[in-house]
Amino acid sequence: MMCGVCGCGDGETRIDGHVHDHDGDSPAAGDGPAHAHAPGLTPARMVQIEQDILAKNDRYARANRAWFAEHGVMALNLVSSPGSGKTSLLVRTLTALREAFPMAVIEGDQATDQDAARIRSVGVPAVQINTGKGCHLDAHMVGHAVERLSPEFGAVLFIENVGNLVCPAAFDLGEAAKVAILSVTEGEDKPLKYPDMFHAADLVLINKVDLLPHLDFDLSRCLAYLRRVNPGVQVLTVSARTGEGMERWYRWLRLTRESRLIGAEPRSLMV
Ligand SMILES: Nc1nc2c(ncn2[C@@H]2O[C@H](COP(=O)(O)OP(=O)(O)OP(=O)(O)O)[C@@H](O)[C@H]2O)c(=O)[nH]1
Ligand SMILES: [Mg+2]
Repeated sequence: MMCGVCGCGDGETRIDGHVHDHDGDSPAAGDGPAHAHAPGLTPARMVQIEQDILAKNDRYARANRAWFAEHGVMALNLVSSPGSGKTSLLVRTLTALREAFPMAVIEGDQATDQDAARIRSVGVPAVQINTGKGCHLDAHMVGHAVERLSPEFGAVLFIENVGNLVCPAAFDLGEAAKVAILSVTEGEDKPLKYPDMFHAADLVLINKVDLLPHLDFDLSRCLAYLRRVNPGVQVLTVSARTGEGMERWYRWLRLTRESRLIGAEPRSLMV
């Protein structure tokens, strides 16, 4: 599929190695990458194409959201730039909470199944989506991955998006919340430079705080920038390396999951 934001795309998507049919998502054969300057397409036509792509994505996202609600699954969309520590955070989280409630993971990367393998090594089910030339996951891919995973009632489903602070912001996957991870090595200015992503986030995890003594990262300035683009956003500082601050993240997970499960018992348990 062609990205309605940056013009990436038309590559082959694979889910656990199997080629995934995009169901005709590409709006016009040959529009291809860098569509924003596609010869022969007027700006109005480009805007129309982008709106069609996002509208189609939103329909799949609604279907995913309905499925998650019916099956008591809390899906979290983990977004960040490459290497902020998403998989490291997940591995530590899964190890700490695997006795507490069921969990499953969808891994999104352009290539390789390395991250899914890291998750499976903890004993948690994972499906790898390879987006090829695509720079984000979309709701249709996630729907197929969910079919393969079939997470159990009450599960938390972590969706690790492709490392990219731009396009994943525009694509709803049907998640309950977006969790943005910002590592301190990236610099405190990122919320201002990528406001869409940080505006869309429900929770921001500032990761790699174990490295703060070695950096000139200004934490209070970063918090001020986050609040400027997203006044109500919740922020936690963590280290996936040392475990510092991780208890508060686990608490957020437990409380958010529980509050969503109230009134969501399977039909068979209702009187
Ligand atoms: N010092 C330190 N290093 C960390 C921390 N979290 C992750 N790392 C390191 O950061 C690098 C990237 O971590 P990953 O977990 O692969 O990051 P990611 O966001 O999943 O990366 P992509 O999936 O490639 O976008 C690895 O070398 C990790 O060991 C942390 O809290 N502190
Ligand atoms: Mg990763």
